[in-house]
Amino acid sequence: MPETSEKKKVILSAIQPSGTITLGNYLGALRNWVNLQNDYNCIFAVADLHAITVRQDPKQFRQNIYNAYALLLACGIDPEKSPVFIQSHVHTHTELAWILNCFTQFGELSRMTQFKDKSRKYSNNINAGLFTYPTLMAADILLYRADMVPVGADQKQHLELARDIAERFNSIYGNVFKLPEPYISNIGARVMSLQEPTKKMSKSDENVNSWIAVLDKPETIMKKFKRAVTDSEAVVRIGEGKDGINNLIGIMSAVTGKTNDDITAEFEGKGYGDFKTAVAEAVIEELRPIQTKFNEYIANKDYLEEQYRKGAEFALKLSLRTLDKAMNKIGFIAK
Ligand code: AQP
Repeated sequence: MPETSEKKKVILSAIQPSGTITLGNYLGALRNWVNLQNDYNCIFAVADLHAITVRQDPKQFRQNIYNAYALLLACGIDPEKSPVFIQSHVHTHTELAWILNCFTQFGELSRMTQFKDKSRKYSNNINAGLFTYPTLMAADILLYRADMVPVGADQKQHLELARDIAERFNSIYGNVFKLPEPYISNIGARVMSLQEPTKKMSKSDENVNSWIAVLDKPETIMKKFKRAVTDSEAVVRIGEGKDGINNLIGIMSAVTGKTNDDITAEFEGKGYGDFKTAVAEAVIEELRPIQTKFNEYIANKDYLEEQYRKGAEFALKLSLRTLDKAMNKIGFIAK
């Protein structure tokens, strides 16, 4: 079992199995997480508890959890180096989340933009879990005394709230929680929807043509890129009002390492059809080795089970120290 070294900072990252993992999750998060393993003590989680704020089909959900776990490994996360656990396997998360609920104000949670967005999107199921999602996220982070958390723009507000809750608790009970900092990666790309390129690509988007799944077949990837929304200018360049093309250039650049100018020069005089085909081909090649590894991992449930059990054991041991300390400070009687 990996031991956290005192010298390296702790980074906690999690992904929700709320659908099939997208190219956005990969380019914006997973790919960068792999590189963090060398410089930090990384802990990774499949945040399955978070995913049920939206109704999930049980069979599909179970498969999505396995797939997310296997994909983390297929992308290059090494469970021998960085523990990878499934959130619901570690009971401290829900326990600390309850405690933190009692240190979080209704007004604070009401201001969370993700809550407002998701309440609009799922207006027939605005459940309390959707509302208190940020306190569970705060528990995820604070339990491991994480120094840093890689966050996209949409999660920054939740991280700030986690810091506020931690500070409030610490001001009453002393130094129990470490205040986490956002880890802003300068290589993380923000990938937009292929159908509504002003919105980010999201795995829970009901329009399957809006996202590329990391596990999509090559022909599906090609088809989805060919259907991607563009503009009428027919020039491959970054520009205002060209959200679709800007997004495709961003994807091409993230996958090939070419600059935007290189890409514009390469496709000068060519139409969007050629460009879309080239982007699709580059993405297919980027994802091919990951898909091959994924197929190996997902076929080996025994290995996955061994790893997620070890991950949970490690996570429980580490997180219990923080939970016990917090409970003791509040005045609960130790078991
Ligand atoms: N489109 C994106 N571009 C770049 N990064 C992205 N991430 C998500 N979408 C994009 C990053 O992926 C990590 C894991 O995300 P998550 O599963 O915890 O939740 P999310 O951000 O809510 O992702 P989705 O795909 O949009 O899920 P749903 O549809 O369920 O809400 C995070 O680091 C995130 O920034």
